[in-house]
Amino acid sequence: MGTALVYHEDMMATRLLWDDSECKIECPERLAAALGSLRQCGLEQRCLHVTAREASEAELGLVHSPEYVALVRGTQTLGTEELQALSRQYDAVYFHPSTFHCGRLAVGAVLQLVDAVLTGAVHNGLALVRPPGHHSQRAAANGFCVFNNVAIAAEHAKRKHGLHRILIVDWDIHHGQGIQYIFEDDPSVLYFSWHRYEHGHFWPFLPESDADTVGQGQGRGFTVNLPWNQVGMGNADYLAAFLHVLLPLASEFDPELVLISAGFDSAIGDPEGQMQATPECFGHLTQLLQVLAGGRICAVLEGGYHLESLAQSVCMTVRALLGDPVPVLSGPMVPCHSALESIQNVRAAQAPHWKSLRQQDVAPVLSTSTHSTEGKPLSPLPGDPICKAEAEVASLSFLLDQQHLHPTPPVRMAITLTAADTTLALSPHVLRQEGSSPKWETEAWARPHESLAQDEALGKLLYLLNGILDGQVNSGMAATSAPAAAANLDVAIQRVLSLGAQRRILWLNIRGKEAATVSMFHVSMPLPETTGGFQSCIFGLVLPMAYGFQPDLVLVALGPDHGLQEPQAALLAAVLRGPAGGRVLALLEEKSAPELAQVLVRALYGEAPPSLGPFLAASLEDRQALMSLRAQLQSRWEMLRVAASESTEGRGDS
Ligand code: Q9C
Ligand code: ZN
Repeated sequence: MGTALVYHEDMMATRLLWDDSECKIECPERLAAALGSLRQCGLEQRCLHVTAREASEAELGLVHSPEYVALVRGTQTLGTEELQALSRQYDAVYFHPSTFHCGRLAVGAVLQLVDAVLTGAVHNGLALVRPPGHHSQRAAANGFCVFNNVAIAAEHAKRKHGLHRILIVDWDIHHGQGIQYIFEDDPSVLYFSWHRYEHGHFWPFLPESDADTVGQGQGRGFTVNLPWNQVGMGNADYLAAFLHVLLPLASEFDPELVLISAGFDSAIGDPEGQMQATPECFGHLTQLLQVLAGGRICAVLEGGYHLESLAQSVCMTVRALLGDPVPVLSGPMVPCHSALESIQNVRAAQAPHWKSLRQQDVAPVLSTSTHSTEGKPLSPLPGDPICKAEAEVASLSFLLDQQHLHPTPPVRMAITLTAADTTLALSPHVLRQEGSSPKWETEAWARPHESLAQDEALGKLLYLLNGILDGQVNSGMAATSAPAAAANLDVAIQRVLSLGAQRRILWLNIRGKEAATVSMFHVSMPLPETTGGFQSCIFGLVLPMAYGFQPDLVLVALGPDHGLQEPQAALLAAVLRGPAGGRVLALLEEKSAPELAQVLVRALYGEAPPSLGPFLAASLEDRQALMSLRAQLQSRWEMLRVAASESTEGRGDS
């Protein structure tokens, strides 16, 4: 089991044969750049190679009309002039004599990937394909897209594998209107798309790309549009969209399969998107999606036109698919005003259809502050995202060269050996650490604590912690005896802080003692019992604060009556790998159930957590606790915001 990479070099054949400034960016070098980078980073060698095949015409017919398929088949024998004339019938499309072959290979590649994931041959995978697919419609090519690769894959998963719930996440910067039209009345496919919109002034200029389009008939609530009304959206904006819109709805939907329309024109440097999200962001988005569908993810290339940015973003996506830690997100974790307006609007539009949004702070923005007048472009002001975007692109190659500064630790996970966990069935890659820190060091740290005088676990804990802090080990789990638990925790915290005051630890004490004083840095929340309550606590409170804090290490202590069920513990551990680049240390009491230790090890190692089970709406008390904490804390922790604040209203303050 592993990660599949599906590809075929023939997909480099299709290319533009005449002058067209709009279409020239969709070039064969895109695939070469992505593949070259994967090889250079040693990632390609770690994937399972699945070769693409040509899809059959029956498979194309799952979505496209026979007349349209025949028309594209006919392009194989056309001359350049005829190809150009036919291309002009569509918006932003070019045909090449190899287009039909490439298009069938692109669809076939995605079908091979879906089959590999759904038969359990692999956990997940990526299909690197051309031409892209998400703009293509039943009887029309559009926006460089000929056949709708992802839509055909979803239909195939329903028909051939009997799936009932499929999530499509379209993180390409253009609206995949083709996918939207194909599934608009279908409640078995939840389609989420964010896209550059600028109040309708960006291609493809459709009113149905706005947040108030939610699907038709039985499919109402299964189309989710998040329009970006300004350029310059970055890591904090994308993360907020996932935490406050996509993940609550997707967890409630509980998909059996996740398809990603993985366009990387939403990344920094891209000439189409003009956004600012850095390559690591796509690793984090992928990691977050791994909590759904038991990790069954098929990522499929769509757009992405800045070759270097595309290549790095593809690498980060594959790293996450492989279960590697992803480098921490850079930049201020503050979503901009315009992004919050969009998030607020889509939450308001979707609230009637989703329990996870109901009885929460959802009301639409009444007058949008970012509305451009009569479509006239606003001249940028200093500090506006548009200015920032230009400044950032200048330093882009420098930024992209920084990747080597985040080496992956040689050991992904280590656990300290104790009597209780010897029964654990561990992956051979999890290190059972037997080492201890030197006696003098252990004694020095133990001195202030009576309970640690005879405690041999402390030496092992310190050794493990030092390994994590040195970058030798990524994550770890240590056992402690009940009487020494509090002191061990204290030593761990002091040890990290001894490295310098600028070090930050996020410490989660599950069912610990109530905080004496609750503050901006000391938050206490009752542990919700329902699946819905637990999910909104994780996505709506823990993760926004954790990502906003940008810790160097996450410390999770599970007390004796931690109250977490195993799937909940797994979900928590899995998502806590995000904020500190995978550096998580779990402290567990010796007499905890081995099953709990087992799920924590698996999740910290990077395996997808199991599903939480059927969605049960949060209790009123849990909703109120979350809303009240959000209200108290969002001035300091801006990632908690789910709406634009009126006091900061004005032009895009990002
Ligand atoms: N400057 C994909 O990314 N041109 N297609 C828009 C606005 C068409 C994008 C012009 C862009 C098509 C798959
Ligand atoms: Zn695109």
